Amino acid sequence: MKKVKYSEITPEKIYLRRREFVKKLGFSTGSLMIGQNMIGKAFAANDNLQEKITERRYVTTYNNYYEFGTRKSDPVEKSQNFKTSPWNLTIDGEVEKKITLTVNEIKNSFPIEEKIYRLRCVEGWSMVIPWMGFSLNKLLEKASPNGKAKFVEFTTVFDPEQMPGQRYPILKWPYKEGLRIDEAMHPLTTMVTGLYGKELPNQNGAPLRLIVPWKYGFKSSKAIVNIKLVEKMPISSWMQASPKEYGFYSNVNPRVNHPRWSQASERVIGSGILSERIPTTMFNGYGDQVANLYSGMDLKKNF
Ligand SMILES: Nc1nc2c(c(=O)[nH]1)N[C@H]1C(S)=C(S)[C@@H](COP(=O)(O)O)O[C@H]1N2
Ligand SMILES: [Mo]
Repeated sequence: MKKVKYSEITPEKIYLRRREFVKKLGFSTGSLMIGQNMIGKAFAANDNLQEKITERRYVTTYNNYYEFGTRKSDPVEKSQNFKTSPWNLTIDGEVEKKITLTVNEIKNSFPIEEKIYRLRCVEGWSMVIPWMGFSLNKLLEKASPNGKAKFVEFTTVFDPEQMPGQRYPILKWPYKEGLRIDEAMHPLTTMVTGLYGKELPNQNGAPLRLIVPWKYGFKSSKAIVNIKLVEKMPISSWMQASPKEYGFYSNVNPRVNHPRWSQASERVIGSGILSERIPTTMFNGYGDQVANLYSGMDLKKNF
């Protein structure tokens, strides 16, 4: 069982990520060999993309978690006494084997790995975060989805005593999100148990949250208590609140604007008072891994 710690992130690792980005910009590794000049240019372009891990203090103080309020500072201020233990997760619906597991059982069942993924909020900002977790497909396989399982619905805990935001009809509570089964089974779809090599802070969705790196941040539900395999496309809380603005797919797409703002670029959180903006990339930069899930689909219609 290999655990990678945040402290083990080497310059080489960051260098490798950079090379990935250089490739995405259309330079082949071969052309990088042509001359120093070329390398300089490619890296400068890459530096604009800021493939740099966001400082922890921003990730843990600038949050969206409407159960604790709608201000960015509400989650860190109001979630500190939230009880994350005992906590059970139930996987049911169209499965051969309905299961209920404690968080500890889950953490001990799979190797927890560090996965550095960008979180792109639909509001137009992003952070690059070292998540700790494992691919959701390993957990889903434990319940053996049956032939009718076409979609997966994720439900956040409903506990208005502890979650002041749930006392107001900001969204239809509990928070619900959904994925198509092949999206949920994709190895990038990650069950998150920690951040920066440590426990997951309450404001980031402890004890269990999802990260779906190629979709807008709201698809990545926090404090999950139920995962239901279903036959029909689930209606998420955001689709319910505003169907013209939030579609089921919600793939990051710089060419499909939100009805009220452009999605062409994003603000890099933690980049200083000048608040650097970088171009948003298709599928949040993970297109080489996920584009095939949508071949033949009109992504403007299926937004
Ligand atoms: N249950 C729940 N999950 C949620 C939200 C929420 O309000 N409630 N906000 C979403 C949004 S809009 C974003 S951008 C991310 C933010 O994750 P972070 O605070 O860990 O950066 O969580 C998502 N998951
Ligand atoms: Mo978001």
